[in-house]
Parts: sequence; structure tokens; C-alpha cells
Amino acid sequence: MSSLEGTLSDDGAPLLRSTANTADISRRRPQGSRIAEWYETRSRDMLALTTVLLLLGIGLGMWVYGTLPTSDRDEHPHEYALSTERIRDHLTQFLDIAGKHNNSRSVTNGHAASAEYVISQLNAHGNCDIYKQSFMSPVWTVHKAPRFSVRAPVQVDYIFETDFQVMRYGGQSATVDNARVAIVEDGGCVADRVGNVTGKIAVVRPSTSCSLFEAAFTLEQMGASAVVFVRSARFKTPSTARVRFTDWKEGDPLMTVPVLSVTHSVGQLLQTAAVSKLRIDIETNTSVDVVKTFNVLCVGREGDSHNTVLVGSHLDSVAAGPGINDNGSGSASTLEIQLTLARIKFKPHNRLVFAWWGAEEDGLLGSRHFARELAHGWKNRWASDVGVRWEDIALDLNFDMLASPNFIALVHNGTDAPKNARTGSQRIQRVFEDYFVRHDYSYELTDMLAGSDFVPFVDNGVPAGGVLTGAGEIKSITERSKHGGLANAALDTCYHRDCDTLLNINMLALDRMSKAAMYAVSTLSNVHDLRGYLNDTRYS
Ligand SMILES: *[C@@H]1O[C@H](CO)[C@@H](O)[C@H](O)[C@H]1NC(C)=O
Ligand SMILES: *[C@@H]1O[C@H](CO)[C@@H](O)[C@H](O)[C@H]1NC(C)=O
Ligand SMILES: *[C@@H]1O[C@H](CO)[C@@H](O)[C@H](O)[C@H]1NC(C)=O
Ligand SMILES: *[C@@H]1O[C@H](CO)[C@@H](O)[C@H](O)[C@H]1NC(C)=O
Ligand SMILES: *[C@@H]1O[C@H](CO)[C@@H](O)[C@H](O)[C@H]1NC(C)=O
Ligand SMILES: CC(=O)N[C@H]1CO[C@H](CO)[C@@H](O)[C@@H]1O
Ligand SMILES: [Zn+2]
Repeated sequence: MSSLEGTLSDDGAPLLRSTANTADISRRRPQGSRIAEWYETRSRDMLALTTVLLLLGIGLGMWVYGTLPTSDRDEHPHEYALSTERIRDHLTQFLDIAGKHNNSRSVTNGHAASAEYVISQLNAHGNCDIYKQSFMSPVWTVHKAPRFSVRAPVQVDYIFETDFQVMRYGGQSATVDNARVAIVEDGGCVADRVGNVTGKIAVVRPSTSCSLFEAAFTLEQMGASAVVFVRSARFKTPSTARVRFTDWKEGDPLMTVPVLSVTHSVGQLLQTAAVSKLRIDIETNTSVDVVKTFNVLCVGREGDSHNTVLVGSHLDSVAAGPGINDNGSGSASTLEIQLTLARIKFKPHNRLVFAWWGAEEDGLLGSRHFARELAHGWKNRWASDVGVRWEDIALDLNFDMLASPNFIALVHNGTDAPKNARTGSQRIQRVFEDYFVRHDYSYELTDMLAGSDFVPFVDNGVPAGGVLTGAGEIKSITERSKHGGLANAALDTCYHRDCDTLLNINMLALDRMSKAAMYAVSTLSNVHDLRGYLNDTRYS
């Protein structure tokens, strides 16, 4: 049909040139009734002729349509417009950036340069208004291996990482010499039951009645010079869990004194020794620095803003490596999706907003900050308009790790979402499943409970979904026979390591998964009555 319209509006078309064109008609109109009559006959003839030609055209079109096989390419043009090679070019840029920033794209290293790259690409080839949303993020660094020894009654030097660990966000550099020990009961949760810990090393077994941070911070407030958590006998190794509020925000407290974890057997020794005779030395060289970082938002200029489709991925990597699969593959794909939609002049029915979250590796702080500011009106010093209102967000798509070398195509299980985001998340899950079924690609459902930036959305009632290709999990023999690859090997052996480079990218996975993302983005942004669509219980 579109080519037929083209012929009619084409000035050079012989059909139109043989009779009066619209400009001629309007000039002749006022010239008396004979001309009007002539015009009426001619225009009736014209109308009849046009109708006949139109009908012929439609008939011909339908006949051609019926005889030619339609390919998947014709029916899903957006998917095929996306170039995996271009995504790889963005990843090459990310790798260059990491190379110039101590082989990392973390909050303190290459994150800002990665963001500048994304912004320059969006400015040059994208179609959206760009906002930077600043927030504060604590950054944890271990500068030097810590020491932990018992000095009396007998000297024992414990081994770092085997016998003890320094827990993440567990305090600033400190040297504690020849300190006494206080064995703390009840998990250290209640200040007036911890006893006198002033100037002592508090040894405590974690309790379920408060978080590690709450216990450690209570003990610090009561004057302890260090906190040592004893691990339960179930675990063979000491813990590196975070000792920080999960949902940390500017102004919340952080630990100052060192927080260590010791194995159960080291803990037994400390607790059974004659406590009054025990003397301990601890030396740590660590820091918890609060730095400013930011999210990048690209707010679409077209489509219904009250039914916004948010497309998110995180841009930062862990400090230990360049993060090309984790999670560069997600953020490079969403960047190329936005640039491709701009290039093909895609007109969504619902507005698209792309987000590149900061500080995901520090505990989803970027997406949590976004949700807190927008959903709960919490404002920080740099609070600024980001072009989006919380109530306008109909759904969130999250793309995090799309190219694991030994991949399994994984779709988030919408049934895991909290009740008020469940029906919509199940509907989104179905959109992704449709893609894998149509292409006859194997896939599996995976949980949607924690670990990536969808969390603050589903927790605040916004349906979410996404695809991913797996991290450190081991592929079983059964999974191998279904999905190929290597059995008894991790899905991504370089997960959170310095070898997460371009060589770690599986181009087949990247191709399939980025196109799955493109399919969901173009499908969901074109749904009319998106809220009703997400409310459809037939998919539950
Ligand atoms: C660079 O990275 C290495 C390894 O992660 C780390 O030991 C070193 O402190 C880092 N240096 C800077 C300046 O960040
Ligand atoms: C706690 O113990 C310290 C010495 O370890 C002592 O100086 C202080 O008075 C004690 N505080 C209380 C409240 O008993
Ligand atoms: C911690 O390490 C830094 C850098 O390696 C060094 O400059 C500093 O003196 C160390 N601090 C302590 C308390 O050891
Ligand atoms: C999806 O999640 C629900 C709820 O947690 C669970 O009962 C179901 O087994 C999951 N489905 C798959 C295929 O894992
Ligand atoms: C969702 O469905 C329920 C009942 O099925 C209905 O009461 C509610 O109004 C619907 N909400 C929207 C936003 O369509
Ligand atoms: C999909 C996936 O594995 N994403 C990872 C991205 O990085 C965060 C933070 O380290 C991990 O928790 C996620 O699992
Ligand atoms: Zn990660």
C-alpha cells in the first residue's frame, strides 16, 4: 500500500498530469457554473478512475503478497535492523576506556569515560533528550592484605582469605595492637545487651534479628575497636558480605572500625580461650570513600509519555576487570538499540526511555537512587529533573550480560515478582518467550529475585523483565544437551575477573540476545493500551 500512495502523490505520474491537478482546480473554481459543471463531471470521472485503479492496486498487492513467501525479516524488521557488529564496536570502545583506566570501568575508574562515550553517541546519532542524574556512592577498596593474629596466650598468625576476611565496606585503615576481646551475645543487635566493649575487639555470631551492618555499627557506637563476625559451621570459608545498608543513600552511616569475618573453627578458638588472657593484633589498609557518580537517561521525544517503557542496563563494571560481558554487553546493546531506532526513524506508540545505571556493582545504587527519588520523592543535593515521572513508567526492561561465552538463553521468571508487579512481569516474560519460540532457540526461565537493576522497580510495583546469559553458574550435563556449549564449566568463567574482555564475548549469544531485546523493545513500545495489556491475567 505505501508504494501505491507514493505514485498518487508523485507529481510526475502520467495519471495526474493528464487531468487537472489540485492547484488548477482551486484556481478555476470561482469561474461560473459551466466550469463548475465541467469540473464536477471531470472530478466524478477522476474519482471513478482513481477508485478502479486503487482497487486494482490492492488486488495486485494482495496477489503478490499471497504468492511471495514472507520472511521473518519482513515481519520483524526492527530485529534485523540491529547490527551485532556495531554492538561489538561499542564494546571495543569500552575496552579501550578500561585500558586507559586501570583495566576497569568501575565508579572510581572508567565509569565516567564510558558514560561520556554513550552520551557522545546519543548526541551524534540518537533521538532523545539526555539527562545525567547524580548521586553519591560509597566505594570500597582493599589497598593491602590485612593481618589478624593472636598475640597471647600463644602467637598465631591467621591466613588472609583462608582463616579470615575483611568484609566489604568494613571500615577504614586501622592498626589495633594487643587488644582485649569481648564475646558479645545475642548477635550484637541490642545496644544495652552488648556489655562493655569499649576499646575491645567484639567477637560476635551473626543473628537473624538484625543485619550485619546494624550489629557492627551498634558495636562501633558502643566503643569497640574492631568487630569480628564468626561464620556458621555450614561454611568452610570466611565471608566477604557487605557490611552496609543495602539501600544506602547519602547521609546514611558507614563503618569506620575494621570488620572481619573468621571461619567457624577460628571463632571456636577465640571463644573457648581464656578470654581475659587473649590479646589480638589487627592491621587493615582499606578505605570506604563516598564519591559522586551518575545515571545517564535518554528520554524519547515521541510516543505517549504516560505509558513509558524504560530500558535499563548498567554501565559500570567491578573494580577487578573491564566488565565487557558484565555488563558491557547489556549497555552496548541498549545503546545500539536506541541508535538503530533513531536511524530507522521508529515512531513508538509509547515513549521509550533508556537508562544506563551507575554503581550497580556497588549494590544497584544507581537504579535504587532513581526509584527513591522518583517514587518516594527523596531528594538529595543534586536532585534534578530527569524528564520522567514515576507514575508514567509502565514497565522496566533490564539487560545485563548478554554474551556469556558458555551461555544459556535465560528469561526472567515473572512469577517471582512481588504481587503488585507480577501479572505485568508475567506478560513481559511471554513476549521474550515468543521470540525464542518463533526462532526455535532453546531458552530457560531464571529467577527474578535479586542481583540486578530490576529490583527497585518490581519492589515498587513496576512490572519488569529481561534476558541474560548467565554468570558463574556451572552448566550441567542435562543443560549441555539442551543448550550446547561445555558441560561442567561456568557459563562465564571470566565473571568479575580481569579476563572479561572482548575474547570473552560470545558473538552468537550477543546476536540472539540483543535481537531478543530489540524485539521486546519494539513490541512493547508499540502496544496500544499498554496498562491493560500488562494487566492481562491470561498469562499468569
Ligand atoms: C589498579 O588495579 C589494581 C588491581 O585491581 C589495584 O591493585 C591498584 O590499586 C589499582 N590502582 C589504581 C590507581 O586504582
Ligand atoms: C568499660 O571498660 C573500660 C576498660 O576496659 C573501663 O575503663 C570503663 O569504665 C568500662 N565502662 C563501664 C561503663 O563499665
Ligand atoms: C595504606 O596503603 C596506602 C597505599 O598503599 C599507603 O599510602 C598508606 O600509608 C597505608 N596506610 C596504612 C595505615 O598502612
Ligand atoms: C517461576 O517462579 C515461580 C515462583 O517462584 C516458581 O514456582 C516456578 O517454578 C518458576 N518456574 C520455573 C520454570 O522456574
Ligand atoms: C486491571 O485489572 C483489574 C481486574 O482484572 C481491574 O480492576 C483494574 O482496573 C485493571 N487495571 C488497569 C490499569 O487496567
Ligand atoms: C546478569 C548478571 O549476572 N548480572 C550481574 C551484573 O553485576 C551484578 C553485580 O556484581 C551481579 O550481581 C549480576 O549478577
Ligand atoms: Zn557484575
